[in-house]
Amino acid sequence: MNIGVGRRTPTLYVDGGSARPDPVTGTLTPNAPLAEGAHALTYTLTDAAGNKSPQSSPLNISIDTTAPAAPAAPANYNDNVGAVTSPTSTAGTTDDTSLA
Ligand SMILES: [Ca+2]
Ligand SMILES: [Ca+2]
Repeated sequence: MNIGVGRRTPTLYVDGGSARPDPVTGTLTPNAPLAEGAHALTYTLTDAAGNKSPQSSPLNISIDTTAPAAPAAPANYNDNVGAVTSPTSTAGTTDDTSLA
């Protein structure tokens, strides 16, 4: 999460927890990798006198690292070559070498 450089001391909140700020790049990194599911990222700024701002509006994100299940086998193919054709052929043998 990049909040820009030259800000006062930032604190990132990931679902209520905090994170590490990098004052050079202006990035905030969660202390632990985000788990699957929905997360709300907010941050505050603290000035030199120690006054902390209210939390920002959340940036809502969803972590999804799970691939979908394998799709079903193809049901048919388009045989559009030769004397025998069918747009939904299920024949085990064909003279058509193109799926289109
Ligand atoms: Ca054919
Ligand atoms: Ca074809």
